[in-house]
Amino acid sequence: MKTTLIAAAAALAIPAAAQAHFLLEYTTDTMIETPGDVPVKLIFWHPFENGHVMDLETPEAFFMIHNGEKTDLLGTLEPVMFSGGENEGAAFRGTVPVRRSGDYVLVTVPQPYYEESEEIYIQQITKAFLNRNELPTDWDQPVGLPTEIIPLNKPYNVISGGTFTGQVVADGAPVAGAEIEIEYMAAEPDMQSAASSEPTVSPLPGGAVVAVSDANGYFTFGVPKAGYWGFAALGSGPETEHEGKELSQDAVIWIRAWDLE
Ligand SMILES: [Cu+2]
Repeated sequence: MKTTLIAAAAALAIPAAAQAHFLLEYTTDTMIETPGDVPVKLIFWHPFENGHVMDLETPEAFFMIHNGEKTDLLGTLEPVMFSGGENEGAAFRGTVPVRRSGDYVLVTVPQPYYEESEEIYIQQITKAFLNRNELPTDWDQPVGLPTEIIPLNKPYNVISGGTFTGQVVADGAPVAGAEIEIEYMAAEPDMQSAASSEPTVSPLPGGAVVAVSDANGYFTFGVPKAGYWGFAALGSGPETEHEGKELSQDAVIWIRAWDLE
C-alpha cells in the first residue's frame, strides 16, 4: 500500500515538472456585451492536460488598464478552491468592472511560487484581454511590466488557422532567444463551481510546445484551434533570484482564437 502511494506520488510529480504550468486569468468570454462586473478566476495550473493545481497566494498586484488608466483590482479578489483532474488547490475569484467601450488589459503579478521538484521559484507575470464594443484602445501598448509579451495581433479575436505574433520584452528591451512554452486551455474552469470542465483535447506527445524568440524578441505561432491559448516566456524577466534560490520570472499572455463561421 505504502509503496503504491509513493509510486503514485512520484508518477504525479513527473508530469507536473515536465508539462508547462500557466497562471490563468480566466473569463468565460473576451468580448463583453453587457456592461457590469465580469467574473475572473486566477488559477495556477497545467491547463493543457488538466493537470496539477498549484496553490496560489494573494498576488503582489492585480489590476486593469483601460484607456491608459490603471485601476487596482486586488480588493475584488476572494479566495476560492479549484479542482483540476489531479487535485484541488487555492485560487482566486475577482471581478473586472467593464463599463465604457474599449480594451481592458488584465494584469497579475503573483508572489514567487516555490517549485519543490525543481528547487526554483516561479513568478508568472500574466496578461489577458477583454474588449467591449469592438473599440481597440490598449491591447497593443506595453504595460511597462518587468517582463511581458507585447501582442502584434489583437489578442481577443485571433482567427483559428491564422497566426499570432508577440514580442518578448524585459524592462522595455527585446529578449532574444527566449524559450516560449505554448499551451491550449484544454479544460476551461467552470465559473459556477470549483471544478474544471471536461478536457476537449489531450496534449500531444513530445512534451511542451515551444517557440524561441528571434534576435528582436519576436515569435510567431500558427493557431490551429479556437479557444484560449497561453504563451509563457520562461525566465525572460530581469529578476533571477528570490530568497537565495533561482527565480524564473516569466512573461505570460493569453489570447482567444475563434473559428471563422
Ligand atoms: Cu509545472
